[in-house]
Amino acid sequence: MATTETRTHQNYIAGEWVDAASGETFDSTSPADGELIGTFPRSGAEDVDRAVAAAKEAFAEWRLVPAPKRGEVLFRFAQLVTDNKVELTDLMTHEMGKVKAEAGGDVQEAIDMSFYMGGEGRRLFGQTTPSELRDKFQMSVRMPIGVIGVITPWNFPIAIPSWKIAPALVAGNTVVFKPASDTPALGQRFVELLDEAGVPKGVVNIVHGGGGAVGDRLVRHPDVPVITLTGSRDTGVKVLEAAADRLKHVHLELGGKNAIIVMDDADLDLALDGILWSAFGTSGQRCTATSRVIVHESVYDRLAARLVDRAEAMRLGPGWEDDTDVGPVINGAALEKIHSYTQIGRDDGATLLTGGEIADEGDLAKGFYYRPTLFGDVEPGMRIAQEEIFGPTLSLIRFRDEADAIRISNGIRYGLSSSIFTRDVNRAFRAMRDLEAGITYINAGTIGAEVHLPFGGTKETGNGHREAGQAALDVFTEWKSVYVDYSGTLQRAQIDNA
Ligand code: UN1
Repeated sequence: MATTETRTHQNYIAGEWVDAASGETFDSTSPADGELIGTFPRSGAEDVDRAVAAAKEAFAEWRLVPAPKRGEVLFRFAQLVTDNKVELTDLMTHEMGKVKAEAGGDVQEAIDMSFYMGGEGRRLFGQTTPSELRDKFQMSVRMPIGVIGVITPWNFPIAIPSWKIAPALVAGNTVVFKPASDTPALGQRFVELLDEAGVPKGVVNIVHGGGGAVGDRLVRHPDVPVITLTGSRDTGVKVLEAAADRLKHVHLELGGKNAIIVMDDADLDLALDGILWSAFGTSGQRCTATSRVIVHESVYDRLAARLVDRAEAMRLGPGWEDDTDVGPVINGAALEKIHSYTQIGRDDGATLLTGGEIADEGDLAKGFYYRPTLFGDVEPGMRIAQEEIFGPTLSLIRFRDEADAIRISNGIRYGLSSSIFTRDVNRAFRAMRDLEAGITYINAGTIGAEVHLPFGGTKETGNGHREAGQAALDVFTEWKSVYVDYSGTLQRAQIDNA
């Protein structure tokens, strides 16, 4: 059993815990063993409208709270998450399924992000510049925008809400939060802790339910000027379309098809560890996960053999058990999708080296487990090398020369994370320049981004924004340029005096 008692939950709107207007509910169950985690309101447009109205009203006051004070709320929140880290970690192993060490990492990321963004309360730097004219002062300041619609995925159920909600709040915005319907209990705990940290009524509201009913209303609501979404590419396109008519700001963090390049001069032991961690950590369910290894033909056979051995030695099981290496995938539909790609890989002529099966021996049958899967002889254009599978499926692709490797790595629609293992510094710098991705790792796998650098991708991974670090503030603020003329006379701008 999860340590949080199973119970019926409500939405949090205007500082009150309330049922969905319809009175309907849905259950959250564990992907590890089917256990009931909790019951949540199945909300609809009416609930979203109430939450948006509350957030809009709260914005009038929250925007005027001094930013350092807003930051202090985030410091208190970060401390509360720290105090509750063990409980949140355990709940995550049950509700989302990732293994204990990674669940702790997910929670830690929220702690780090909240401390980092809390500090922004005393920065939120703008610029001052000299004026073209005498007796005139000018500066730019970051202004909050209003109600932010926050739509988050299940794969980082505590970290990703913090990436969006912490910068939104410190900048003076208010929030309507729709957590993934696969991980509502974690979204709920996140908001309970924000409330405990002293976020005023209406500043953060949570509305549970599906993307169709809750997400869509949020995206179309006239009083929600900003939408931030982490999800699939197809959802991103739909959100952009739905938000276009009102010219909303839409921040999208979408898919990946990330590759590790292994050069002939690589430290193979290190590369092996980096590949296994990045491909099978979180059961491959990170948008930064490695799903392609582009390996020099001279080391291909050696690497493939060792990967097979190590993948076969990985133990599948519930995330809360200490000796589990790979936890379940999120639900039955994901399991089916992942398994369908094994057939697609075979049909396209790749060689299945290991895995390719649903694991259902003993208690595993109660959950959604897939064996770490490795395909060899993969061609760069095959579907398993092009499409995001979001599971523990890895493709090995051979290359001959460095330019080919870079071309193959770049030859996808996405551009999130990338990596090269080499001991040659010149090669490393060329890769840093030429890999088309928002993130490049040298001698490390594709996962593990830190909270204080920009996070996001090029091409169809997003629409040009970044979260985390200073870059996140650009999503949640608008620049205002302020000119103060203290000459006492009408001074025309230089262009108007020409
Ligand atoms: C994601 O999978 O959506 O870089 C985020 C990483 C983590 C975040 C992943 N810090 O792997």
